[in-house]
Formats: sequence, C-alpha cells, structure tokens
Amino acid sequence: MKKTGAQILCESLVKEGVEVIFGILGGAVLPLYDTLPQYPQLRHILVRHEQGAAHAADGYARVTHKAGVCIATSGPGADNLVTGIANAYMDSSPVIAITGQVARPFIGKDAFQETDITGITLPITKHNYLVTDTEELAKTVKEAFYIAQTGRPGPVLIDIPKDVQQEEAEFVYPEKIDLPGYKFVSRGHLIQIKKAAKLINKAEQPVIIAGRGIIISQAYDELKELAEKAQIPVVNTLLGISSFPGNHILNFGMIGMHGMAYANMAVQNADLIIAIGMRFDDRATASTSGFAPQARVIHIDIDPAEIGKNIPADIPIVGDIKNVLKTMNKEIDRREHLDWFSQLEQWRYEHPVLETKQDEKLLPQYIIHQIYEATQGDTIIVTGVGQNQMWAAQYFVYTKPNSFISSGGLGTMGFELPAAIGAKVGRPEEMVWSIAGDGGFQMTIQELATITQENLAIKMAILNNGYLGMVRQWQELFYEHRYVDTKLWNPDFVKIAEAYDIPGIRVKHREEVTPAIQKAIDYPGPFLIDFVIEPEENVYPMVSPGESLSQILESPRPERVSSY
Ligand SMILES: Cc1ncc(C[n+]2csc(CCOP(=O)(O)OP(=O)(O)O)c2C)c(N)n1
Ligand SMILES: [Mg+2]
Repeated sequence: MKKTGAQILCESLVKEGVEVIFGILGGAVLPLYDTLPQYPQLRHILVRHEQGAAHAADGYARVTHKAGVCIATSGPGADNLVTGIANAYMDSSPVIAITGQVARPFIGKDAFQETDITGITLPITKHNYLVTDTEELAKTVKEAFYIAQTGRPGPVLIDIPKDVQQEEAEFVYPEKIDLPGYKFVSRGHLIQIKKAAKLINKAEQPVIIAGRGIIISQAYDELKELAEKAQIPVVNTLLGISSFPGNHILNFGMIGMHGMAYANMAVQNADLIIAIGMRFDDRATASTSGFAPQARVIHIDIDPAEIGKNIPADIPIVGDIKNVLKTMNKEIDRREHLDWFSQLEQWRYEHPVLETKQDEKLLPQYIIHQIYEATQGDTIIVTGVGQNQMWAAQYFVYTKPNSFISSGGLGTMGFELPAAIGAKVGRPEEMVWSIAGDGGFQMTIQELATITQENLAIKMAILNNGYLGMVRQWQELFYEHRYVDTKLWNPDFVKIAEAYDIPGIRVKHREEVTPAIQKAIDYPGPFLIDFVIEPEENVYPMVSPGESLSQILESPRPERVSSY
C-alpha cells in the first residue's frame, strides 16, 4: 500500500516498538507532525529545546534498554541536538535522532534553515543517513534501530527532507537486515576466555573494574557470580555505578579522579585487573603510565576499538559481557584471597572517605546521604556535572541495578533535568531524583515547562553553592584561589519553580534537610528543593590532573568524623 514518507516513518517507528518521542516542531518536520495523530501509539512529548529532546531520549534509553527517539526540525533544531547526540555517543546510549531537512531541490543551496547535519554529526553518531529516496525510508529506519541497539549501542541520526516526508511510496517493512559492513561479536573467543580464567584462578591480588557495559548487557548476576565465586573485590568507574550492589561486601567503590582512596589503592596494588565493559577513560585511570603498575590486564568489551586504546591488554576478550561472563564463570575456581582482603580492609579503615563532617553548616554530602536514607536506594538518581555529580556518586549507596544516570564521557552540564524526564517517562513507576548544580540547572531550566505540561513527578534537588563549583575547586587548588568568573549570581529558584507551577522550598540548615526530602517524596507531583550549601566545599578524595591513582589528595580537614 502507498503511504507518505511521514506515514512510512510513523509505521516504521510503531514496528520498532517505539512508544515515546521527544521533540519540538519546525517547518521541515511539519508533514511528520501533521501525520502523528494518526498513530496514537506514538506519544509525543513536547520539550522546550532540542538539547532537552536528545537528553530525554538518552535518559529514556538508559533506563529502558530500548532506543530513545528524538525529533528536531532542520537547521537550528538539528544543530541544537548536537550536544545531546555527542553525549549519547560518549556514553554508548542508543538514541535515534530524526531531523527534518530542507526539500531535496534546496539541498546545497544554503536554503532557509539548511545545515548539513549528517556532516556535522558524522563523528558523534554510530551511523547517520540522509534519506533521498522515499522508497528507502522504511529500510533506513529498520537499519538505524538495529545499528543503534546492537553491539556497542550508540546514536544514529536520520535526516529526512521535507519533500520525502510528503512523497508517497510503497510501504513494506523489511523483515531482514542486510548490512555486510556491520559486524559485532557477541560471544567471546573460547580460548581467550579460558586463558583469562587461568589467570584469574592463579591471581593473588585480583581486582574487577566494572563499567557501564555491565549495565548495558544487564550482566549483573554474572558479575556477582564471578566476584563471589573467585572472591574478587569489585571497583567501578563512574558509569559502572549500580552495576554491582553498593552494599555488597565485595564492593570497594569508585576508582578515578574522585574515587575512593582504597579503591584506587586496590587497583594500584593489584596483580590482575579484570576490566569489564569499561574503556579506561582518563578520569578513571588518571595517568596511564602510572596505572596499576604490577597488574596483568584482562579486558572484556564488545567494542574491539577499546582494546588497547589507553591501557594495553594482556588478554583481550571481545564480546557481549553477559555471554562472556557466563562462559567464563564455568572455568573459574572457587577461591579465597584472605591476605588480599585483609590488606584492602585495612586501607578502607585507614582511608574512610564516606564520612560527613559533624557541622552546623549545610554540607552537600549530608544531603545526598539523607536522600539515600529517605529512599533506601529505591529510586533513580540522575545527576548534573561537577561537584554535585561527584557527591551524588560518592554519598548515595546504589543498591539497585541501573539506578545512577549521569553524563560520564562528555560531562554535559544540564543533562540532569531532561535526562530525568526521559527516565521518568521510561520508568514511570520509579521515583526519580534530579540532582543539579546551580550552574547546570540553568542550562536546561526550560524543561521545567515540559515537566509541568506532562505532570511528571520528578524530585529536583539543586546543590546551590553559588559557584561553578567544580571549576572553582580547580581554581582554588591549581590556580592559587583565583576565582575568575566562577561566582554565580543566581535567580530565586523557588520562585522560578513556582512560576512553572511546581512547588519548591529553600533549605539553609541541616535540620531542615530530612523533612524537606520527605516533603518532596510525599508530594504527588514534581517538587524542587533549593539547598543553599556551603559555598566552598570541595570534592575529596582527588587525584590531581597528571598524577597517578597512587597520589591521592584526601580531605585536608582533620576534624571530619564519620556520622554514620
Ligand atoms: C555544558 C558544559 N559547559 C561547561 C562545563 C565545564 N564545567 C564542568 S563542571 C562546571 C561547574 C558546574 O557548576 P554547577 O552546575 O553549579 O555544579 P557544581 O560543580 O557547583 O556542583 C563547569 C562549568 C561542562 N562540563 N559542561
Ligand atoms: Mg554550583
């Protein structure tokens, strides 16, 4: 049957099981939007800025393990997606970005609102398409979803000229994919897996580094089996948070620039690193030349391009983590590493970082911990970027799989609010908290309107230190306190929330923290808390740029005592 390009696109989205689309309109997508009401299965969520659409699709994809879809018009609309697409690319999130393009006869003429979005996004998409033949549209959509969601997931952009949306063509949704140039390995090489198991069985001081690949592959049980069977401590990258229970006895926390001192020490003293679904990002490894000097390295990842990119691998295993670990666990001996664990426990005792000062001041660490206490971990935390992100990573105990959503690779301020929208839409039954800095909050603040229009019960906490805090911290530590333009004049965030019809309160004192969090949780809709925190609180521990993971700067304040 003949259908318009717009109908073909909608039919194809329905075939792919799409339920939600985040987008904003414009001339080059008008035929598509005009067709949308014919497909009530496709819920459209109107955002206020295309960056919000891309982050929302990304957040949706991360919590559902399905592709998230966003739509923008040509030119400025498509360009506004760019940060969101790059963010999804860096964090391996399957986002389908659909952009309108000027009609085919206008392409290359600097037509009104024309940009070469496939050119612009070439390095930040897993693949992209400009559809010039309406007959190809259905096949293109099928391929795009396949590419986005298989192997190492990532964003795929489909640019559709306006006249392709209007033109009629025969609609047949292809059954099969024929992509000879696209391959991924899902089962790891058996010989490699056996070699790795042998090393694991022999190791005296092994450490598992868990990355986001475990979450993508949903290999939680397999990781637990490996760790428990061979008695191996598990540390994680930032995006590996919530791949392994935060309260598990074998969990030794986050590594890296703001990782736990004892986690970094475990890595630095390991004789074997089992790196799983992580890419040795420089924030995780610190100086690569000083990384884990005595360790052999087993690196398991679905993307062969990651193997040996930053840290050489003694045993590379390319494959889907769930499959690889399933096979590997059969080859693993039950072990104990009593000496290793007593050493690790001693480091943990000597370097207690999960502590908050008994202080009259309103400290962000205390706030994050109180959110944990109030929720008992039964919530999804979506963070901004900066100090707020690091405190949220350090002071919340992530007991639930895939409960930490954050912009790791790109470090995009303003990710939190729209990504929380995507998370709440994708998992409406879950409580969702957005933890923002006062700087980042203002980068996507317009999405408060989306929250109200869609009545999304998102709980918002602003850790308001009056600074671009993380940058101020660097100025303090590495630029001799020269705070060049990191101090922020801020609007009244509670009044802003009220203007968006969202109730909010301001918290300035420690004793108000818990009641405020409870009030936010009990309120049946969105709620905002503006926490006016100690302005110059720093994130510790810290490994200074250029140093190795062994050179850990710990809190210089000796009066810190553990409060829990
Ligand atoms: C879009 C974007 N611009 C700039 C930066 C650089 N940057 C990293 S952290 C930071 C400060 C963030 O301030 P705020 O949101 O208030 O969070 P805080 O560190 O104070 O918790 C900046 C400017 C960034 N990561 N993203
Ligand atoms: Mg701030």
